[in-house]
Amino acid sequence: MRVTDRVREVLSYYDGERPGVKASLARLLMHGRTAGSGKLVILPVDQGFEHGPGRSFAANPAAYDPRYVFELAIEAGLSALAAPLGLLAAGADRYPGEIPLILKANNANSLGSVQDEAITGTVRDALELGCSAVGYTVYPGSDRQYEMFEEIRAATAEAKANGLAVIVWAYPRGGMLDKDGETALDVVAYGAHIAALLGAHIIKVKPPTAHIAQKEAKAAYDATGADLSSLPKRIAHVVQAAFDGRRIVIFSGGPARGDAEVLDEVRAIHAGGGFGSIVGRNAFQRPRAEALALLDGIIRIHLGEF
Ligand code: FBP
Repeated sequence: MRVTDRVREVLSYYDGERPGVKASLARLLMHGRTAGSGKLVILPVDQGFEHGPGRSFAANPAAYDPRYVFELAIEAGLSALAAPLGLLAAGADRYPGEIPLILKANNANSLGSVQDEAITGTVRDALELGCSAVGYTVYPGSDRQYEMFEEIRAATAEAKANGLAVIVWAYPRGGMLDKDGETALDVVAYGAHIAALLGAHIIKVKPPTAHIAQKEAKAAYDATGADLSSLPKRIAHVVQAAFDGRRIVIFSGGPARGDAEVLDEVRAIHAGGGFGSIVGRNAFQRPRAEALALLDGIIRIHLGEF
């Protein structure tokens, strides 16, 4: 398929970047049902690492099998599948070229007490698996944040030198942030901006609430008189915080919820100019047919179909 004008425009945001990296971004933007639209809908399956297997897969035991999530992403017509090394390695040779792959190359688990991640995959691993991108989580605010920034800086330099796109999962947490602060508008925007400054091509954040956690940020927002009361406006602000919309910002799905709630949120993401969705639990924790129906709805919304 020929690269569309819209995808060319999005790729132009990365002018100065290596051709190999741009080709990898193009591969993601030109695959699946959102191909050519400038939107991405990605299936992330790292929750087994982050939350544990029972919390992740007991609701739909078929998803314990890595082949299931490959097939779900392929059948739904998604842009990519993102997962840690072992999961990708368990399916990559069975479905070569059928779905772009993103190696989620650092991971945390729920058993430790420190907000930190270990590097669990290398650029070499990503290349051997045929990945288009590598992904890293950062926890802005955590007591380990500066080491994480340095690790990601080193890993992304190597990824870019090898033609891979870089996705940063920007999840503020730890340090002075309470639970409400993690998804506060100013904090989510701050996380997205830090990810852009770290050199991410694609930035993944949670949808922001109307809460403002830092009083200095609240004063700055109040001074502008900007109305940030609706989710589309808050989404637009987060996109603006990532180089004024010149970085692809996608929004995560969160814990499993009803279809209507998920789709309403996706409508707000679309209305606010978000570049897409990265939806894990709401996809693989549903029975296959229900997951495919929900993903179809998410894709159609991002395509502006309803
Ligand atoms: P979900 O759609 O399941 O929320 O997946 C998005 C994601 O970023 C995963 O990649 C990750 O495992 C998970 O959320 C982390 O969630 P949290 O940090 O809130 O526990």
